[in-house]
Amino acid sequence: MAHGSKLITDMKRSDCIKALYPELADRLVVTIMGACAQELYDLGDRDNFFYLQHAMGLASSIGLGLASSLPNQKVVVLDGDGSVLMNLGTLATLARYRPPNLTHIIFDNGSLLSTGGFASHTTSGITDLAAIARGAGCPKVFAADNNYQFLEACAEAFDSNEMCTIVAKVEAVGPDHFGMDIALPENAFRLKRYIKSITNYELRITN
Ligand SMILES: Cc1ncc(C[n+]2csc(CCOP(=O)(O)OP(=O)(O)O)c2C)c(N)n1
Repeated sequence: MAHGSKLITDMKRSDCIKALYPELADRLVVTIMGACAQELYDLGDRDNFFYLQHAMGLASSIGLGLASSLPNQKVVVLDGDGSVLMNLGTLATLARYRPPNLTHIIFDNGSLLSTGGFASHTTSGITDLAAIARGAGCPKVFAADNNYQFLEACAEAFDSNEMCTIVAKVEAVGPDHFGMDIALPENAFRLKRYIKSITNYELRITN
């Protein structure tokens, strides 16, 4: 996308998550806070979902930790452009450790949508997160501008024996309401119990 051009996409993150939802039933799913978390939650909360509230930028780090500790589990991170930009080093760390059971999906809406819709560095094509992920050394990076490309990339990623990164250009629109009946500590302990029930692995949660 040329510098200065508008973000051209007619893809909505909520539609992407809806299309993925059936595939998320048996995976550990980590989301960023705000609109993305709400969109997944509204489709139906599950014990294998962890909505990382507050800690902007760290959903991919949590996903890396889970995927590395639980090599037999599939892990999916639903991230945002603002969040990745806040912790750009995560792409190099992911590239270095590259757990094959991790799919990192970055929904790039060019916006800090959940806190008022301020433009992020990816607005108008200034910063290209897929190029940064490739430059960081992430082994398999997909850029998706439409639903077909997105679903194709997800199908390949979910089937892959390599860590995959998908940068999906989406519209800067979110839910018309916010409210989730699960707070962060409860969500963390629920995930710990879920992981224990399927793997016998004891997740350590410290405060
Ligand atoms: C360290 C930190 N700074 C700021 C915030 C406030 N904040 C919460 S969500 C958000 C925007 C996240 O943007 P992005 O990852 O692009 O997701 P979007 O809201 O666009 O879905 C901000 C700035 C925060 N939670 N933590």
